[in-house]
Amino acid sequence: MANHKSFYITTPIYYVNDKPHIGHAYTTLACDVLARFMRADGRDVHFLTGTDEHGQKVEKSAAAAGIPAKQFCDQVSENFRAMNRLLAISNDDFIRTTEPRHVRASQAIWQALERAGAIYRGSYSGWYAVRDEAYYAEDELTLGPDGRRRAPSGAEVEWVEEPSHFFRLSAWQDRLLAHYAKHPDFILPESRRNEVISFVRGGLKDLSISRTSFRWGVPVPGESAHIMYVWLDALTNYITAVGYPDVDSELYRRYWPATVHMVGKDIVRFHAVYWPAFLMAAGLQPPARVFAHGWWTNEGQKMSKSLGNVIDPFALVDRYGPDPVRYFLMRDLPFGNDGDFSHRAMVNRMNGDLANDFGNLAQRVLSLVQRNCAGRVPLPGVLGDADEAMLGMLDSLLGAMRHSFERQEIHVALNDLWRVIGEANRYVDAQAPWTLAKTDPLRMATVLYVLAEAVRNLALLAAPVVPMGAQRMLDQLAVPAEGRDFRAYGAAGRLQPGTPLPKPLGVFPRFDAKASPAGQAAG
Ligand code: ME8
Repeated sequence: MANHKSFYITTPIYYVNDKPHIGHAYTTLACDVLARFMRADGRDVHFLTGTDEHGQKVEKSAAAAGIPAKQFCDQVSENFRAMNRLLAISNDDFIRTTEPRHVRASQAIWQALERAGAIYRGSYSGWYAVRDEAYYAEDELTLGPDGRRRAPSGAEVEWVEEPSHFFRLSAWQDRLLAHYAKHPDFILPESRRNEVISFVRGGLKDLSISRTSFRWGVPVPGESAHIMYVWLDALTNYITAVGYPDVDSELYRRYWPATVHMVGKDIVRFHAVYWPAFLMAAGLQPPARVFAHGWWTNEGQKMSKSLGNVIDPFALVDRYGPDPVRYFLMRDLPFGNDGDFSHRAMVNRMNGDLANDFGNLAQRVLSLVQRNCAGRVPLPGVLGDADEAMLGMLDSLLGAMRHSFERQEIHVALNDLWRVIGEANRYVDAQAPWTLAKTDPLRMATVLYVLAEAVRNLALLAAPVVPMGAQRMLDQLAVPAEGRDFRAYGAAGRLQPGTPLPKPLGVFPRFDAKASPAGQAAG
């Protein structure tokens, strides 16, 4: 049983049919921010991401590229690892479903389901969308202007008729509903939870879990004419990575059940209905939470290959730098809602929140210290009310952010953080240390000490979202490596007066359209 100190977080494993896009970067980033926060907060974090490499969709893409499937997967999967490096993603493991450890785990869960009597043989006839790798009932489809049937996602469907194995999903309706009722936070946000509950209340049909019309996948144990349904294979990755089928292994005991499966709203049904049913049927515990976030559009339009408007995370980071992209995506919309990408909004956040609000605060404070305190952490005198109020706001900030991050309310946490950055800027203006430098050097030292502490604590809390910039701020405050997690937060890690500080450098550059790419200027 995973203990409360452990924090196992997963991204979906992405299809390797195409190169990564901003949506993939988004989900992975959200997990990274949460993982980094929890690590800094002393939790035992395991952060998993990876690629989904089996199934018809990938098989077809490989064929279209004229490359053997495995070689195609190797290439595209590498692009996802490159995206992770680009965005400074701190995953602990990267799983590929073509790895032997995963084939073994997928076959083992199949056998566990078989032993439990959850699988029977039959034949499937119905609609299938390769793009979604999903089955659809006739009444879910609409007829397009071209006379072709389409799934609710817009994907084309084809008629499939073949021998198949079925999972007795219909038997799980009541137990799933009971599980949702008993664990009100199992599916977040609330709107997604309601959607799943009404889907399950509508009745569940048994699910076809093997296919015979293509070969690229995990063979059903003992019946290699059948390939496991790619979603059963894919979902199993979350337990493969912690050692399944060895449920007594150190990893499994430490991290299963997962704390959060982070997914987009497109795949909530697979994660919140099928997956817990598979697990419970196999005698395993369901994850603690499935969080389904919203959908990004580009300047108001759905992103699609055919429209040619898919945002490439590589181009974006090239233009703005990794920290601004990370910050913008996490900050600009309530986490869970749909959002629209625009370069104007990106630049506003970058120049407003990062360069003006946070960057300037650090820059002002550090240059004042450099100039007026001989480049050393000043020695504070007696604290006044305004100083206590400033430090008090910082003290309560960690608890507030912790509360928000527990519920994946990333935007609330960042909002709180930037509110205190605003307060720190107001404190500088109100105290005017540049005037005190002439009139009252002792008072100036106190104000600058409080401000240096503010920058230190704010940088600690900002590190999960803007790791590069925050680390540079901590470097400039000469904070030692062991002072860079939340054990050093607040009074526990106060700056030592007299510590020599390096020459201050700008941390968050402004974006200047004429001089792009930005990012380079950082540092
Ligand atoms: O579904 N906005 O993989 P996938 C926000 N292999 N998020 C987006 C997005 C957008 N416009 N586009 C994609 C699969 N995403 C399966 C998952 S898990 C066991 C198997 C993100 O490559 C979002 O997280 O189609 C979505 O759920 C995921 O990419 C789909 O990735």
